[in-house]
Amino acid sequence: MDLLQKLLETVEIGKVDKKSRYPSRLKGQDGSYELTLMAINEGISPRQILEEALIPAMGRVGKKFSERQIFVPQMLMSAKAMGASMVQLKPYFISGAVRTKGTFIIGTVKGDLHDIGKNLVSMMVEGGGWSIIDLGVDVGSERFIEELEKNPGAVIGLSALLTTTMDSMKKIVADIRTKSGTTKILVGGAPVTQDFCNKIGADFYSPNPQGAVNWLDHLFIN
Ligand code: B1M
Repeated sequence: MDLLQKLLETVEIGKVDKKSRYPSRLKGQDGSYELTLMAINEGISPRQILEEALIPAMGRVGKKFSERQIFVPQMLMSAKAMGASMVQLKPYFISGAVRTKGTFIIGTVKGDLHDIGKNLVSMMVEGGGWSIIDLGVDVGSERFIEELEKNPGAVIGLSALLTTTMDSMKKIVADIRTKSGTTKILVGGAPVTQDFCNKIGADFYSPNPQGAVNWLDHLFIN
């Protein structure tokens, strides 16, 4: 089987690495950690690994979850497998960066624990030459504002994966605007749209990490 296809299926199944016991039928076999390294060693580009194996794998996982073919524990194992692959990819996304363009404060909004997309954006923005302050998941207005006060002029990035946490995103944008009207705010995540971005008064919406990097570069130049 094609290596990227194997990696895709390995993440979909949630096999993290050789040592992991889940799923038991794959005991002792390579997991996403080893397969990602193999793909890199075969000269497959990190971007291709991400776009042709890892992201589609999570798409399949989401579909199966919606169809009730799998449940939260399996979804979590797939997320762990994707995380193990990202450990291998990270050095390639951040290598060669000169961190002088500015500070980017990023977090997944209050009530939301999804961090894979946020981590990807963070990694790629870091690779684009920005200093990153990653506040993690379940982050409310207070933490963003506290960090903004320590880093005046920083750009804020908000990620949300649940339709229910889009309200948190709206609140955080409003709270930041009250404290500092000039702060630039970028929003993203699967349920977020351009229309929603306009409605809540954020500055920019990007559906993917590259769009985020391009917009930040445009801010740096202007
Ligand atoms: Co959850 N989950 N989850 N989940 N989960 C979704 C999002 C869901 C769509 C699955 C489904 O039903 N099909 C659904 C949301 C439905 C909705 O609201 N419309 C859902 C649900 C319902 C839930 C729970 C409520 C389940 C439950 O408990 N009953 C629960 C909520 C917990 C909480 O947050 N409070 C839950 C829990 C979990 C896990 C913990 C098990 C796990 C997360 C683990 C982790 O993140 N460490 C998980 C996972 C893995 C998923 C799916 C399968 C995959 C998410 C993912 O990582 N995608 C997801 C289904 C899916 O997305 N297809 C699903 C890959 C990632 C690269 O994409 O995050 O979209 P994404 O990021 C993209 C872009 O959106 C963009 O760039 C990234 C790369 O292209 N982007 C930005 C993201 N942030 C950005 C910020 C930017 C710019 C771009 O600027 C700042």
